[in-house]
Amino acid sequence: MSRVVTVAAAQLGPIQRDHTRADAIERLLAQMRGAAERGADLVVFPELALTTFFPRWWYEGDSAELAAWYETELPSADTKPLWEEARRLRVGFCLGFAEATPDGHRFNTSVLVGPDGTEIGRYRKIHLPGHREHEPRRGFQHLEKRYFETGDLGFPVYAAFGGTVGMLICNDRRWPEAYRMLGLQGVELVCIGYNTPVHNPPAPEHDRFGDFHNHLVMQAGAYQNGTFVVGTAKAGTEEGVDHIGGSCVIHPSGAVIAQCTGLGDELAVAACDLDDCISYKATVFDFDAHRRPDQYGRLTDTT
Ligand code: CDT
Repeated sequence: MSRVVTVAAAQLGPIQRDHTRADAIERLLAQMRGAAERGADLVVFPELALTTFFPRWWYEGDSAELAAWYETELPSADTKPLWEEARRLRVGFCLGFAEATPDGHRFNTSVLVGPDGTEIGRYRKIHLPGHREHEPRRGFQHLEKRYFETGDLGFPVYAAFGGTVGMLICNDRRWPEAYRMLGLQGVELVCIGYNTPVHNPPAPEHDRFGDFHNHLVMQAGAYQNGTFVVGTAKAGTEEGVDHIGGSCVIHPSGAVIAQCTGLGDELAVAACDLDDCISYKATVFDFDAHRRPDQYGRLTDTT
């Protein structure tokens, strides 16, 4: 049985504040159809792909305006066309969205949906960057710590698309522990969506390295765990804030095998033979043979 999965990183250009869910879904559908024409089995959309990146704004208290950014059900009447089109095209997808649970919790979440349109599983973002309090001196804020709880699902992997699939969300990709948690479960394909501003207000000296750091961490995560990585940006100038692009597909060697070149809606498509993971997992990164967890206590004992 073939272990080749054709994946598409479905980069989005900006989604502005006044764009509706229906506006976003229309663009996601166009990307999904384009990916299907290019043979995709799996389409990876960005983090918070249904709305603008609302954590850049401060909301006093728990306003209705804030609550409106979250999905209380998925699929909903607005988002259902994406599920229906996936089923029609026989294409799966990974989609980032703001999740409000029935029992009142809020997470930055990705959902993995199979080619039959049924939900395979979710991941709730664990590394929430930014700050919790109002910091009006910043040109724009990054209030993920205020608007989301730390994910409560751990780092799950799912048997899907003929292999073992995991998800990370944006800032997670900068943390080697996140990939390793998936690697220890035999992950072969990691789907990552991101919204990364070009400018980091607390460390502007890092700004010129934004694209480099993006690929550096995802390529290292792929190689060190013998897995494919698909990284998908919401790119371009959203509500006056510039975001990096660079959406790509990365081979377990660490090599980028497909990449978007612009900052708008664009696809990077690659055929990924999941069996390419084997030689990495069986040699250099044979965990059973070479890892020394008895020496790694400090990884979990300290922040
Ligand atoms: N969305 C997200 O996690 N973005 C962060 C921005 C930098 S931290 C303020 C990232 O790691 O790309």
